[in-house]
Amino acid sequence: MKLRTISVVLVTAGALLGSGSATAAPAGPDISVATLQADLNQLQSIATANGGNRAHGRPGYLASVNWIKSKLDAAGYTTRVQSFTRNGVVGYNLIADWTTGDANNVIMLGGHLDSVTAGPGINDNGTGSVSLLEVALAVRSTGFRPSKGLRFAWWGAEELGLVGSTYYVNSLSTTDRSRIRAYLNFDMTGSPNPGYFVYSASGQPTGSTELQQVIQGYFSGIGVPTELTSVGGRSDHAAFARASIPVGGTFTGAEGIKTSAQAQKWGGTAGQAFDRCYHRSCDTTANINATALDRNADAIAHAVWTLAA
Ligand code: DPN
Ligand code: ZN
Repeated sequence: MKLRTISVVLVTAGALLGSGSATAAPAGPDISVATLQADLNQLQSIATANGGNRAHGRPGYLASVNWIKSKLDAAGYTTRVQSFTRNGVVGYNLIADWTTGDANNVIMLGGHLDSVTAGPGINDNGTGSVSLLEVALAVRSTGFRPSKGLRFAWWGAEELGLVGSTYYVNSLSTTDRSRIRAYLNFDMTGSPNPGYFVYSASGQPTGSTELQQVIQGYFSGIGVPTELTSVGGRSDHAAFARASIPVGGTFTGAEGIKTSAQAQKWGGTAGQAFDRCYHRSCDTTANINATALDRNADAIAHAVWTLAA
């Protein structure tokens, strides 16, 4: 009863704020979850056709790069494939710059495109990869004209120890590094038993708090509670943070176990991993929560439209 009273109050407040509210309304477009799912099907097909994975040094990885690159090229992005070598095999980062905006003030977003060898890597990290792709394509399709520069990255060999993103940051000149004003990372955004985690700015470079707040703002605007998480050195933002670039991101959980408090606020199953197929062969298109995938893609769009405007 008490909960019902509270929700009525919230709905009323939302109606009073109306669509013009700066705090409640998403700044960016709604990314279609059906399109994201079709993209994940494509990554699954690529894995299936290439021995079941999209791992560093395996043909499914380069096929993934080429597929994303062709979509970006068709939308007018300036793309670049950066090669590096790890374990005696060549790996690739895919970097895409939007054509307009201030090249001296760049908002950068990325996620890793490689899977582990055990499986197709659809939640880890097909989800972040296709969400970044569709946000990038929405920049073109909506006619958004960001005043800041906008750069998207798909990293290679994250699963071997953040290799591609570290190579990229280390290869930047001091000047090019200083042009990157923010880096947002998206790694596992559709976990089947999802949590809604936002990268904590605590202990991160100055400026990370704004990124944290922009992402929190999206979720509070749609009425979804979030928790802060310290991803630490577990994903590709780490090299950027070491270079004193503000970092942020979202995450829906990996091998960690959902508590009963978390199941109460987010739904799903307490006592089970956020992703029971983490780094396993069952990380397929069946291993996705569509609502989490959808919300996190819309959060990325909100962040781009807010930070690069
Ligand atoms: N870096 C992820 C992986 O590829 O194994 C797992 C992970 C992502 C862990 C984000 C924490 C946060
Ligand atoms: Zn990952």
